[in-house]
Amino acid sequence: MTSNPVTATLNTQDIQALDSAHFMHPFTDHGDLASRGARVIVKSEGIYIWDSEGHKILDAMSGLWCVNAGYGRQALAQAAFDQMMTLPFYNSFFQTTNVPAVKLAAKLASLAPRVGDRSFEHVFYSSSGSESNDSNVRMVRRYWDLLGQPQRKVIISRKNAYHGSTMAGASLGGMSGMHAQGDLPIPNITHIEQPYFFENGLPGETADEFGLRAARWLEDKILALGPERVAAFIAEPIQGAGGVIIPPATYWPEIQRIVDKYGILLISDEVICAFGRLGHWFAYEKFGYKPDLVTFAKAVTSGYIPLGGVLVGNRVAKVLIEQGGEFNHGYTYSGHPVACAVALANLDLMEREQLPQRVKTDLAPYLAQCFEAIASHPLVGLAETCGFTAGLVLVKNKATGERFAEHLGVVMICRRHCFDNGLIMRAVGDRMIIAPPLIMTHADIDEMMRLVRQALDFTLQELTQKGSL
Ligand code: PXG
Repeated sequence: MTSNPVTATLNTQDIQALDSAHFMHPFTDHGDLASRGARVIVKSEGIYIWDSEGHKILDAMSGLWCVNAGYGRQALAQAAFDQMMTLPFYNSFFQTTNVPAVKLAAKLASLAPRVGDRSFEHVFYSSSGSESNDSNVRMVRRYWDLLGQPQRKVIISRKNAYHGSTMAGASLGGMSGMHAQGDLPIPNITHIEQPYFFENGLPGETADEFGLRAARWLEDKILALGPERVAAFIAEPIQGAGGVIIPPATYWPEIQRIVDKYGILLISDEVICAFGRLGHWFAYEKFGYKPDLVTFAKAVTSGYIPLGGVLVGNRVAKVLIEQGGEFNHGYTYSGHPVACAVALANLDLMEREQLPQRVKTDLAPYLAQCFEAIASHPLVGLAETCGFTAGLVLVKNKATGERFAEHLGVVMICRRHCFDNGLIMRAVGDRMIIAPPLIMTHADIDEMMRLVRQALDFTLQELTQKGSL
């Protein structure tokens, strides 16, 4: 009898061999991965994951910015099981609907705060952040077509933004490495600079002055294009995958003034920032701006099952629904009953445990305090937090802010020390970032910070030994 490699009990090397033989990973150099072998993650509980060699690792990235409610939540598994036994799938294309999708849309509408004249009564579902942003492009263009302004096609985004990996998502994103492959961006998407004060602030300029200057790059771009051609501006409240880039306080109010002045739609991509990450259900509330469309995914289910979507504000919904007829767009899994049932259980759990509120009043201030303390480390040029996410800039010279040469791969060295010592942090550019589960206690945060400091110490040691300092 031949053994089945998928069901047989395999050791780590066997799994790694099958992995490199068959599994094409996202954003991965496969030659490089094959030479090392992937780390095999086998189980999880609370804020920890374990690999196949038995190493316990504190997951300070919540999977990939998504496991906000932590691992091992039975209520979410139960919701999936119950829904699968009741109705595992049915589509919502041909005048049918399902109960979890309806309930979740109503729930999301009730959680999304009204701001000024913007309210959010409608939800368009997808299965990911990327698909949701594709839907945004379709909805924005349809909106302007219906209003008799088909020339309004251009969507302005920002460099170093991340809006997904589909053709539209990667085009909206401002990652130069992604644009370099596959003829991106697609037409009618353009980018302005990001509001990154540490990198782009001028000597003597305050953060608030920089925030206004950075926001006005949007106005410059609108005027250069011709306002009558501009359909929308899309941005993350804070840039997540770009390295936890936190805009100065003056940035968002000025952006709002500009989009209002030219009547262009505002898309808030909250795939990372919603569902408690910044201490609110939705992050536009924290910064006080008024989006027309809000992208969500990831933590809507705490990552237990794929689900994404767009909160469609009244301005757009009214036109699409009252004037639009059929909108020729949707996905097989738009409003998937199991995904929606898990999301409902997740939001219920987050509500009962008051996770967004806890972030706001307890976890965020405590994390800010811890990052103030770590700012004194000799490798740290800047330490900043926003809600329950944070970033460190690693520098060669603390006094002058001089950065390390890119070829030294300093953040990768740091990331390796994190992994080897039982901590997951993300390395982006010259920043080390975290976005831990929202269920952490102060003791968990203390333990995380002990591991962060240790990784920095080991990195410093290695750089000193190599003569890189
Ligand atoms: N918008 C934002 C703001 C995101 O952060 C997406 C859209 C796309 O979502 P999907 O579900 O299609 O992946 C994201 C995803 C990283 C990293 O390395 C971040 C994301 C995805 C993969 C890696 O930080 N964010």
